[in-house]
Order: sequence, then C-alpha cells, then structure tokens
Amino acid sequence: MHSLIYDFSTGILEDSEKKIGLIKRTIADTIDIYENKDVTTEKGKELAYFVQSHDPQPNIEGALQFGTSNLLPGDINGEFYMTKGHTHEIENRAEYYFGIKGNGLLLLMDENRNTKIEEVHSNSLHYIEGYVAHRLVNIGDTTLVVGACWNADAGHNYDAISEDGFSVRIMKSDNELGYEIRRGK
Ligand code: M6P
Ligand code: ZN
Repeated sequence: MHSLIYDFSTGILEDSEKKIGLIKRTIADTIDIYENKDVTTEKGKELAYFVQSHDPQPNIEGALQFGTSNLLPGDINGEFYMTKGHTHEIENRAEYYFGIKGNGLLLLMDENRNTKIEEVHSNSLHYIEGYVAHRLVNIGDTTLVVGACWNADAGHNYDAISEDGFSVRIMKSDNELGYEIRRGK
C-alpha cells in the first residue's frame, strides 16, 4: 500500500513510491544574495539549505505542492544564512509557511518594497499573500526547518530578487536579540 508520511516534529517527508523531490543549495549557489560575497572556494562548497518536496500534480492549475526547507545555521560575513527568496511566476499565488524547528525570520516584501518580518519557530504559521516576495533567514544556531504548501502551478521567479534584493538585511549582532535589522532601499 502506498504510504506518504510527514513527520511533524522533524519536517521529514517519506514516500513509499519515492516521489519526493530534493533540491540542495550550496553557499556558492546562493552567494549573490549576500551583501559581502567574499568567501573561500571551500566555504562555497558547503551546503546552505535543502528542500524536500511532494508535487504529485506538477503545474496543474488548482493542484497543491508541499515541501520542507532546511536552512543551516551560519553567516556570510555577518549576514545570516537565508533562502534565495522569490515571488511566484503566477504572481497572485499565495502560500503557507509553518515553523517546525529552529529560530528564524520570514521576510515578506510587497510590490512597493515594503517589508514585514515575522518570527518563525516551532508551531508558527505564516500566510504569504500573492505578489509578496518571501525569504527565510536562520537567526539561530540550529537548522531552521519550515514546512510550506502552495499552488502547484505557482512557479518561482528569482529575477527581481537577484537584481534588487530585499529592502532589509538581517545581520549578526551583540545586542540581546542576537540580530539587527538593517533597512536599505
Ligand atoms: C519553500 C517553498 C519552495 C521554495 C523553498 C526554498 O519550501 O517556498 O517553493 O523553493 O522554500 O526557497 P527558495 O526557492 O526561495 O530558495
Ligand atoms: Zn513561494
């Protein structure tokens, strides 16, 4: 019998039919998003995050896709590890994120570059409206694990983010929070 298991304490997806996708992104794959891109070749080879996903009806209008992002702890020259971040190719498509493990921030930037920040932790739930760019930042010292559910036809648009970035950067700090929100353009 076909079994599809989601472990709600670890965020791990298992499918007896092995139809789980896996995407791995190294530091080098994501280096463009950081302000100071100065890293060694060795550092570039390290894993930044991986995403498991279940997409039984790829690109079908009305279908859903489910996944888990696992973002490692660390920083690049004082800027915490983060996901590339994206809007959707079909821009009106919304998405849910939910925190499973670790401590992070979710950056939500609208079309006017106004950014809202939500704290991500075990059991936190985040509704991401269509047209809104979304990025996770790991501000903790363990892997940040975050589940997601979105429309299978949404697609990813990374272009705007890779050109203009988000309007805030999350930097390491000695303050009581351990991080500092730096606002830019
Ligand atoms: C979540 C979902 C995926 C996304 C992944 C990693 O699991 O939003 O669609 O691919 O996070 O984020 P990004 O694509 O921005 O690197
Ligand atoms: Zn998305």
